[in-house]
Amino acid sequence: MNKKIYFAGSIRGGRADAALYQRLISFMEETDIVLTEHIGNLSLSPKEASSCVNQNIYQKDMAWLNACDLVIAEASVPSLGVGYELATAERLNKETHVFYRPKTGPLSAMISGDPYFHVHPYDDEKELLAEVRTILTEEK
Ligand code: 6K6
Repeated sequence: MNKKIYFAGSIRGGRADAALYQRLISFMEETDIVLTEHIGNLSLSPKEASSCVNQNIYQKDMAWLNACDLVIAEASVPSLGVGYELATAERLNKETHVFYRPKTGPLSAMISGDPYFHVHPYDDEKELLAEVRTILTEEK
């Protein structure tokens, strides 16, 4: 309850899953705090995202990553930024869960081959939400 979650999902890598991110963020916010709720902003296109000041984005995101209790990433849409965030989460020793749909495509070997990450393949949204709920209710 009330864990601070850093949610990572593709922005400039492509917005095909933006609506899914939005629903997942709303679901996590029923019980906890999502620091990065802008990832689910449906009006944000990769082009619009390019007009934001990169240095400010980087600094703010790194501060949130430092402050979070755990990281949840949806990595079905490949994204350089998400990959960078995952490597940083490992360096900061944050509990990190990576979700992806094998049906959409294989996960990068740099993530699936790194035993640090908790990798969760899933088939549909119901399964995704159920697994996320289990993670959020675990006592640490
Ligand atoms: C404003 C509103 C929504 O997005 C913006 C501006 N852009 C970003 N704002 C915040 N975080 C960002 C932005 N662009 C990338 N990121 C971070 O990198 C997010 O935390 C994502 O998890 C990840 C996405 O990387 P790319 O390479 O797909 O953009």
